[in-house]
Amino acid sequence: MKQHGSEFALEGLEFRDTLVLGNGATLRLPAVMGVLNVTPDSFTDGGRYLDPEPALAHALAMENAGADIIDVGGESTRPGAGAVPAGEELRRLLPVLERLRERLRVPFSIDTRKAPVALAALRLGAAMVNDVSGLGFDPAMAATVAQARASLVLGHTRGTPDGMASRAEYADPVEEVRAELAAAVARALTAGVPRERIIVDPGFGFAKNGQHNLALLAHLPRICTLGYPVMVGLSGKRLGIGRAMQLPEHRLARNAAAQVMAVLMGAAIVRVHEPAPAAEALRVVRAIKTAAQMGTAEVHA
Ligand code: HH2
Repeated sequence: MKQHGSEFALEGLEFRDTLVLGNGATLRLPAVMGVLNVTPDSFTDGGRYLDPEPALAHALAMENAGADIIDVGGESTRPGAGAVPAGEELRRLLPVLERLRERLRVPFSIDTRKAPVALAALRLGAAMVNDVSGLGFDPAMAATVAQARASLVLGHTRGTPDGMASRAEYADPVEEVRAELAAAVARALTAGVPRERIIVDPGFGFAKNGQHNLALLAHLPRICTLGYPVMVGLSGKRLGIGRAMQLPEHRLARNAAAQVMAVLMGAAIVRVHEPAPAAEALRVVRAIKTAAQMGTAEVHA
């Protein structure tokens, strides 16, 4: 039974309603991922959670607001951002991860492109590695994740954040992103990452302009045909419907609408900076879908 399919060209696609992560935790799908950036310079929340106590408080608040998983990052990957050495990334992250391990009830993932950072986080209980470079940055990443039997998000990008804007050139963004994600999946499988641990993400805003983002969202079912759960990170990103359609996090209604559309088009996980509106919107989606699976008489009863 399709759990989060729709009439949007999803015929023939199978969607699951749960995802078992590398550490055995189970995510109910569609899931809301709350973002915690332990950085001085992230786009949306840079500088707010550099100290471990505010970081922990924010993670717990996101959990209370309905986040099913918390994604923790120690390096900004916004366009133009410079690389942060692994030692500095770890210095930022470790005190936060230690607190999350003790206090968080939901699982957490580590948003990093670097194998040593991923390994340290996995040792502290991270369920999943979120690599926005799709294994393109650190040659040791695939083996590190495979050995840990962790879940792995393969994000699509081209080049590194400081140069990716100039790589945003596509004849067909949807098919090219799909093909490049398929190549990343092949690399992960070859390194021994189990098939059922892989998640793909078209990488909104990564080597993409607003029009590319919009095309990818509008044709998300094509990305779903890769056969892996799809994650989307739309909040804080630009969609190419003119200047009015930026998706700043404080524009909650716009953001919730984008998350709902992504889920109706097959997204399994939505990555958001403010989980409450997305979690509430998805609760409504689930209730309507449950009703849709009943006969019309039952719904009226
Ligand atoms: N976007 C950002 C960071 N990590 N991971 C995945 N899988 N998908 C995304 O779309 C994604 C991501 C960028 O957003 P943010 O974390 O707010 O900014 P920064 O990279 O500046 O910390």
